[in-house]
Amino acid sequence: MLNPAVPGFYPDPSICRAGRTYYLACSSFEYFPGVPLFSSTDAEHWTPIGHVATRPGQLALEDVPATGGVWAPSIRFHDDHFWLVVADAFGRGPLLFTADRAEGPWSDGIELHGVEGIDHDIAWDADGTCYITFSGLVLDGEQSGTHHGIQQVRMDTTTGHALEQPRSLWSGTGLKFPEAPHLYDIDGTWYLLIAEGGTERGHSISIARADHPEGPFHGCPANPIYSHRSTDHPVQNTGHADLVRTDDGWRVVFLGTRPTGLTQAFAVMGRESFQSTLHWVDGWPVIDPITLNPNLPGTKVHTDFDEPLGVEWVSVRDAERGWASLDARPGWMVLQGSTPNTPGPAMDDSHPHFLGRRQQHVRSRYAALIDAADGIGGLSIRYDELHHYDIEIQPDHDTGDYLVRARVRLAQVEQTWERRVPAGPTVLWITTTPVPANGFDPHALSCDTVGFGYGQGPDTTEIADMDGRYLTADTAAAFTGRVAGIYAATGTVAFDWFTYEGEHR
Ligand code: 6LW
Repeated sequence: MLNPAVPGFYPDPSICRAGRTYYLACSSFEYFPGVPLFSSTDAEHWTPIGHVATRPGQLALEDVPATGGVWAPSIRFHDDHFWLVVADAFGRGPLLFTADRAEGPWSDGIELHGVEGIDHDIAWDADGTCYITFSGLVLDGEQSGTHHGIQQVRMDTTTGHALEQPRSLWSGTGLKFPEAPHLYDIDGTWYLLIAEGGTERGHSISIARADHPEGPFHGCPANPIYSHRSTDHPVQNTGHADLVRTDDGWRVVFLGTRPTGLTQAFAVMGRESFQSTLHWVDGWPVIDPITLNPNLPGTKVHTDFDEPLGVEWVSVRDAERGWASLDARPGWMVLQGSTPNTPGPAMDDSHPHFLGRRQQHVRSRYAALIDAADGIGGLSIRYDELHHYDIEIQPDHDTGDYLVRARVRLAQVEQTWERRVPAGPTVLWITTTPVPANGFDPHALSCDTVGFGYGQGPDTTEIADMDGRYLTADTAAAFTGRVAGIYAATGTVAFDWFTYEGEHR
């Protein structure tokens, strides 16, 4: 099977089938639009089809902390409708969305009450009783951080109110953070699939079965049934799975990371989605081991801002994007600065005027032609507002030339590099280059190098490069991954084009 199924930070995959088409939904955290969706006719090759949350009000991302927001959707096709439950963590809380077509439009989302926690699953028994099964992690209040294990309620999906107090179900083998439950009726036996061990290196998939959706559940003797913990497999952190039946068998999707580096290793793209087949032995699923496809083709995507932005473009906590215009200067993306009175690190802002796309390849290059005659703006590669590397340009009205500034922001630490360049529209670029695996060469301890520069062709000039390990899931400790794109800090900044190039090696 093709792996990764979906490269770049698209974690917590959930899969369903409607007729001959399969659908995949993933987490998107503080980024808008929310809940990315993919479709496939073979449950292997996935095409982005849009998002569940495309309008203001469906989510409340405005004030969520970094890595809050959209956590772990479950997508199902039931009664001729698509159903999607998801936690808008630190925002609207647990939500239920519905749609006639996965491509949308999706409903405004109703809030689910009595299911405090994360990783909500939705399932129905043959009588139509709806079950919400979830991970009882308390996110706020005095009990914040308390974990009640895997819980379940019967739910009234018209009112969004639970019909009972949460009941404990089955919480795995005792590893930490039992979560990501999915409940299935498979030929009359109920299976409860969960993740445990935490979403880092210990991440694992476990399963139990019962005669009834409310249990009692009995764990599989082979639990955890899948984990890459303590192995040297290039895909690590495997867990958080979902199953679907195909015409010729079964598919499973799960999250994983691709850390590189000599000892600890660092995953530049955060948690991605992987897939495999599975078979059954004695009534228990056995997930077939995955391999990474070594020779996947690379990509080059050129955006010339003549048309509306593609589905890959995201903003941070902002569904309105009143500061971005394709009309103000036809053929250009014009961004208004976010900090008009205080020139400074715009990407430190929790609401940067930033439009970006996920890094999906280990080797990547971002470039844009930028007219900064009336402001300060540039390119940024970001994990969150505390971890980002930027390159920006501004006119120097005293000297008549321009200043290019690269900046690295890592928590409380900041470093900048500056160069003078001739006035006028300028190409800025950022590259990510994997570190060659060279035994105990100290550089091989890291994952990649992030370079910053300006100019094109023979005139291209690198002004700084930076160890990439600080901009990874493992260091930034975020649930997300790298997102790179354009931003404006002050004034008005115009972008004629933006190019993303990526190679898987
Ligand atoms: C997700 C949960 C998790 O809801 O991370 O660590 C959360 N585990 O399963 C966000 O992806």
